[in-house]
Amino acid sequence: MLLQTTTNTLIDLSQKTDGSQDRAAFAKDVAEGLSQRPKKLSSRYFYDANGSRLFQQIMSLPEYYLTRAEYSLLQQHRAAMVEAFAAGGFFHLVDLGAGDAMKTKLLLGELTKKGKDFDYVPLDISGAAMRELSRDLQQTYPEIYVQAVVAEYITGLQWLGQHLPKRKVVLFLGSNIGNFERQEGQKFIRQIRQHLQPGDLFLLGVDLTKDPATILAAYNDASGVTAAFNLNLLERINRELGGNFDLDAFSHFPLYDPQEGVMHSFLVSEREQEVYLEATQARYTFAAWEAIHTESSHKYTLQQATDMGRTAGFEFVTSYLDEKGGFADMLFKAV
Ligand code: AVI
Repeated sequence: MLLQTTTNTLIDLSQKTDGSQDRAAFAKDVAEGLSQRPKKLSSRYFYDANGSRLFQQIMSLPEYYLTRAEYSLLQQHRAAMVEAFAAGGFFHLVDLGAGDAMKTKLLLGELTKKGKDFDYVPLDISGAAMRELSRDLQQTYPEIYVQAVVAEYITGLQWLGQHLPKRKVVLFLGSNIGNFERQEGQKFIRQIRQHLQPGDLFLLGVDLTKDPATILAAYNDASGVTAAFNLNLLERINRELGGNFDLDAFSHFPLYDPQEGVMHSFLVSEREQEVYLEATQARYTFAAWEAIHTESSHKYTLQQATDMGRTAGFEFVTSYLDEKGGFADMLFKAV
């Protein structure tokens, strides 16, 4: 489906259903996760409207350094980045999981100021976010041609491979790679590479290993926003799948493993209890203090991140770090 906005384009590749397929897939994942030992739920279900709003709040928490660090490194290195991107002439700037493009706008501003020849292709599963971004950029940067794509990552990548003929620079910012398990992250970067041509560029945002106390605090903020974000998953199950989770009987428990470099988030059942889901017509039992694993946020060393890019078929170009050396945007070139 192709819709024209004023001059920009919106390509909607999302599966249009009445929602029943999404609900069935959600119910199946939840039933499987709650029947497993140990129990788990996928963090991909965090982001309903309320979860997305809570994540916006997380990004401005004093403890959650990630967003500020990446924003500041982009401010500091944008001129160098833009020169590296534009060295081969015209390019498509592809932004995977663009959202409101808060950070990418720093690059868009710099590219425009320097008169570089490019178009912008934000890709996100949220149609509302892509429509809003397209409108917003039409106002702020009318000179930039925006082709917003509404799609899951893999569908979107296939579309890019088939429809964008010119050189590509792909951004995957915000430490989103951290929410993939290591092997899955490696696989995903290989998939990105498979949809690119030799010479195309890839900029990957990674949160680096650092003082474990700093990392733990980022996922255990004093004001309890991260706890609400985690618990919202149970609220969503109650609302969308007819669950009867008692939110007061579960608590947020974050745990950083400094040897593995991974932040784990759990929801812990504070008592023995049983939960019923209308969607599956089944009951799930919890022992006192039994935990559900809800999210992994992997941290990388510069070497690990470099190796991940190389293994996927990229050559390492350079890394741009924030002034504290805690966050990196790593630039790779497809070979
Ligand atoms: C989206 N993602 C990179 C965030 C992270 O840091 O893993 C999600 C998040 N979870 C808790 N706080 C933020």
